[in-house]
Amino acid sequence: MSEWMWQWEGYDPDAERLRESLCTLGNGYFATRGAVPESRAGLVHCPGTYVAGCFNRLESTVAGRQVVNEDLVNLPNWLFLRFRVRRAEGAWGPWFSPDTHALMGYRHTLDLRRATLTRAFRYRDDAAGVLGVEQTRLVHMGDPHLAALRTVFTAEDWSGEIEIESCLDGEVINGNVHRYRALNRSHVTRVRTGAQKPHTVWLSCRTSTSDIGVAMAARTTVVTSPAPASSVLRPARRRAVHRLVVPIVPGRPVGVEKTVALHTSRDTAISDPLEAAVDGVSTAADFSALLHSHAAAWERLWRRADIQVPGRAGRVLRFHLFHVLQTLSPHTGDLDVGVPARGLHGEAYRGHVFWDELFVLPYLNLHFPEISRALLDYRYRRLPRARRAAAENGRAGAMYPWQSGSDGREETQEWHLNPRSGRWLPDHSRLQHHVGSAIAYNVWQYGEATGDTEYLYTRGAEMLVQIARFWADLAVFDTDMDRYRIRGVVGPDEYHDGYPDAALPGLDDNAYTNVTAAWVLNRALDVLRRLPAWRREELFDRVQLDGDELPKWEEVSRRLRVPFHQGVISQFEGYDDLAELDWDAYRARYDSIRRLDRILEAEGDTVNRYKASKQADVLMLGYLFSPAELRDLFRRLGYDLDDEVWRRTVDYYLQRTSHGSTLSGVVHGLVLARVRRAEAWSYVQEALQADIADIQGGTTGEGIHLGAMAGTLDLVQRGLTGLQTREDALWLDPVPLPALSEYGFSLRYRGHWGVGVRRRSGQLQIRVPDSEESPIRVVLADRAVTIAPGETCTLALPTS
Ligand code: IFM
Repeated sequence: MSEWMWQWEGYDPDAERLRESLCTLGNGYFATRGAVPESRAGLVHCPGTYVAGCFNRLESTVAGRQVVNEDLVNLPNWLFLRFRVRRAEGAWGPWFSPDTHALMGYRHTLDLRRATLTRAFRYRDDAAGVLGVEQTRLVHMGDPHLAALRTVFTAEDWSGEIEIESCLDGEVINGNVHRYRALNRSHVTRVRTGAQKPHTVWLSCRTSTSDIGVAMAARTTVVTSPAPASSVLRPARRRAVHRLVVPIVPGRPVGVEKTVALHTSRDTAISDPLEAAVDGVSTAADFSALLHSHAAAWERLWRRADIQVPGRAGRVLRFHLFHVLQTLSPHTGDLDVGVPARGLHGEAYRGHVFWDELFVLPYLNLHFPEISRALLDYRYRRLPRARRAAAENGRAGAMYPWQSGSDGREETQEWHLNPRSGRWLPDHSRLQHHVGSAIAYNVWQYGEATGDTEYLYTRGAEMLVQIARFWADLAVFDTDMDRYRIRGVVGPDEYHDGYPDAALPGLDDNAYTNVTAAWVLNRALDVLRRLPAWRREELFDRVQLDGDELPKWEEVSRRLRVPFHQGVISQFEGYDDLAELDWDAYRARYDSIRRLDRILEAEGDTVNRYKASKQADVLMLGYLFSPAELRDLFRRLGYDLDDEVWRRTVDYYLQRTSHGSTLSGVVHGLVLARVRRAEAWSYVQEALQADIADIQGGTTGEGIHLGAMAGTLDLVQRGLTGLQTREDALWLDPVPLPALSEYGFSLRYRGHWGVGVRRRSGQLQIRVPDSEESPIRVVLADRAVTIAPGETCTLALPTS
C-alpha cells in the first residue's frame, strides 16, 4: 500500500466512532467526521460537522445545579445520503445500512495526499441482487466552503432501479460525548429548508444563543446516463430532502454527485449565508474538477510541510500532520479561532482551547507562520477579557482562561462527571494559570522563528507584558523563606488540585508554574529592552506601565521559589509529604490506570493524597527548555541544577506518572531522548500510537488529540535536532534516538522557503535554497557555519 494510504477493512460497530474521528476530513474552516453517509446519530454512528469557532452557550441542570457550558456546535449533517434498490416493478428493499445488510468486502481508504475518504463495498439485497458501491468524499482545501460526495453504484447481476435520498439533515444535537448526555445538547434552532430547481435543496438555521446564522445548500445530480426516472426536491420541517430514482443495469454504473456549500454569518465577503451557500453550490464545478483543485491545494500544503521519516513512524507522523493541517490550515489565517484541543473532529472538551497550543505553534512557526500569527491574534483579541479576569480576581495584568471559547472568558466547567463513580465533582482545573506562560512562550518562539519584530514589538509585547504583570502580582514575598512564592495554583498535572483535607483548592509553588513565570518575566524585560525608544514609549502608554514596576519583575524573576526534596525538584511545596501509591497493586487490579483520579475517587479515596501524576509536570521544563537553558534558568533563580539533579528528577517522576494525558508520551519521549535514555523510544511510540490505537481507551472517538499529534511532529523537528531559533541563527544539537535516526523536512526560516534539514548515516545535512536572501548562520555545539543560498552543508555528528 502506498505510504500515503490508510485503510480500515471490514465493519466493526464498536470501532466506528474511532474510525469516524480518524477519517475526519477538514480544511481549517470546517470539518466533517468520517461517518458513513447513510448514518444518523446513535450508539454506533456519530456524524458531525463543525465550523471552527462556531460556539453556542446553553444552560443545563445537573445533579440539581444550574450549569452553563459553551460548546462547539454540531451543525446540520450535509453528508446524509442513503439508497435502496428494487428489480423492475418489484418491491423496494430496505434502505441500505451496514448494520442491517450482510456485507461482501467493506473498506475505507483515507488518501492523505489528496485528502479524500473512499468507502468501497458490495452487498446482496434480497429485493434485487448484488450492488457494488464506491463513495468518495472531500472537504475542499481550496474553497473552504465546499464539500462533495461522489457515489458510484454498480448492479452486478440484475436490472431495476435505485432510489437515492440525499438530504441536509437539521435533526442534530451534540451527541458525540456520552459523558455530556445529562446536559442540554440542542444548539441548532430556527431551521428552515427550501429548494431551488432543478437540483438544489437548502437549509438554514441559527445557533440558539450565540445567534450565528448557518446555511447549507446541496446540489445532487446523476452524472451518468440514463437520466433519473424521477427527481423530487422535498424540503421538510428540519430536513431538506432530494429523492431520485434511477434505472440501473449491469455493466452501466450509476454515478451520483452531491456538492455542498456551507456558510455562516461570521464569514467575510458575503451578503447573507443562505444566498452565499445557494450561489456557491450553483457555481461549483463537478466532482472531478473539484477533486483536481482540492488535490492541487493539498499538494501546495504538502510542499511546505511534509516530513520524511522511514517506516511505520514516518507513516504515523504524516497522518498526524494531515490532521493538524485539516484543523489549522492557511484558511485559519482568515478566522478568529484558537487551537481546539480535540481538533474539529469531535465534541470532547467542547471544542475549547487550552494550553495545547504550546505543542502546536512551535511546529507551525517553521512552516506556516501566518497560521501561528492568526492563532496568537486569537489570544490578543481576548487580552481585554483576560485583563478583566485578572482584575476581577484582584490581580494586575492578564489572567488567561484555562479553557477558552468564543470571547475568552473562563469556560472551564465547574463540575465534572466521574463516569466510574457517576458522581459530579468540583472541577478546579481553572487554577492552571500556567496557560499564560504557554501563550507568552509561543509569542516569543514565534518572534524568534520568524523574525517578525513588528508583531513581537506590538501585540506580542503587549501580551508578554500583561502576562508578566500578572505573575509579578501573584508572586508574594515570604520573609521566612526569603523567596517569592506563587500560591493556590494547579500545575500541568491535573491529578493534584489541592492539598489533602485542605479547605481551599490549589497548591503552592508548583515548580513548573514558578520557573515558567520567572522565564516570562525575564522575556518581557528582554523585549522592553529591545524596543526602539518610540515603540517603548507607545507600549508603556498603551498598557499604562511606568518604569517603577520593572524592578519588581526583575526581582521576582530571580527569586521565585522552586521547592526540592530528596535531591529532586518537587512538583510543588509539600509533595514529599504525600503517600506513595502502591502502583503494582493498582496495575494488577485494573486494566488501565491512566485515570487513577477516577479510580481512586470511585474507591472513596482521592489522588491528591498520593505521589502520582497524570502527566509530565516538572518534566515539562525539560520539554520547553534545552538542558543548557534550564541550567541557566535555575542559576538565575539561585539554584544549582546539575545533570545529576535533573537525572534523578527525571527518574523520580517517571516512576510516579500514569500518563493519563496523550501529551505525556510526547513530553517524556523528548525529555528522555535529551538525557540519552533508551526508554525514550517507548514513550515516542506511545505518542505515535495515542490516537491511532486510541490508547486512552475510547477518547479518540470524541476527537483527536491535536496537541499530541503536533507534538510528535515537533518532537522530530525541534526535539531530535535540538533545533532552536535564537540570536538570529539556527542552533542545532541533535540527540540520538536510534529508532528514529533518519529524518528529513524543510523549514521556512525567516525569508528562506524550504531550508532542508536531513539526518542520515550519522550526518546532518542543511540545504539553503537559492534566493536573494542573506546566508543562514547555523550553530552546533562545537562549531558555527554560515550557509549561503544555493549551498548545502554536511556535518558529521558525534556518535553518542
Ligand atoms: O490541556 C490538556 C491537559 O494538559 C490534559 N487534559 C486535557 C487538556 C486538553 O487537551
